[in-house]
Amino acid sequence: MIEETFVMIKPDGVRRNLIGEVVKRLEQKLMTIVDIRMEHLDQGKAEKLYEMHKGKDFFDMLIEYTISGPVVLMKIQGEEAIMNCRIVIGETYPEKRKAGSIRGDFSPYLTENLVHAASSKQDAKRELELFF
Ligand code: 3AN
Repeated sequence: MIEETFVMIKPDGVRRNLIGEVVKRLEQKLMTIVDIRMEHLDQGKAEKLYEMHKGKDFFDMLIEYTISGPVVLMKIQGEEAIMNCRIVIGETYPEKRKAGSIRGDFSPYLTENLVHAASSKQDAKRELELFF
C-alpha cells in the first residue's frame, strides 16, 4: 500500500554533508520525495516533534541537539513508506544497528544519529501536519 511519511535529516547529517547520501538511499529504496525544505527548528517545534519524550531524562539534550543547526524536512511517498524509511535509516539503539542502514554505516551514537523517520501511521500523520 502506498503511504506518506515524514523524514528529517538532523543537524549532524547536514553538518557532515550527508544530505545527498540520505536522499540517495531513500530513492534507491523507491521512496519518492514529494516535498522538501531546509529549516532551523526553534525550541517549540522541536519539542512538538518529540512530545512523546517530554519528561524523560534525555529530553533536554535531545531538544538542544535538534535545534543546534539547520535540518532537512521531507515528505516521502512510497510502498509501505513508514516501514521502509525506518529500514533505510536503521535502529534506534547503536548495538542493534546493521551495516547497510544509514545509522549503521554513519553513526555510533544514540543521540547524534543523523536521521529521523516517523515510526507509525499515527506519528507520520502528526509529524507531516506539523511541518507540511
Ligand atoms: P527513533 O529516532 O529511532 O525513532 P525514538 O523516537 O524512540 O527513536 O527517540 C528519539 C530520539 O531520542 C532518538 N533518536 C535518540 O536520539 C533519543 N533517545 C531515545 N531513547 C534514548 C535514551 N534511552 N537515552 C538517550 N537518548 C534517547
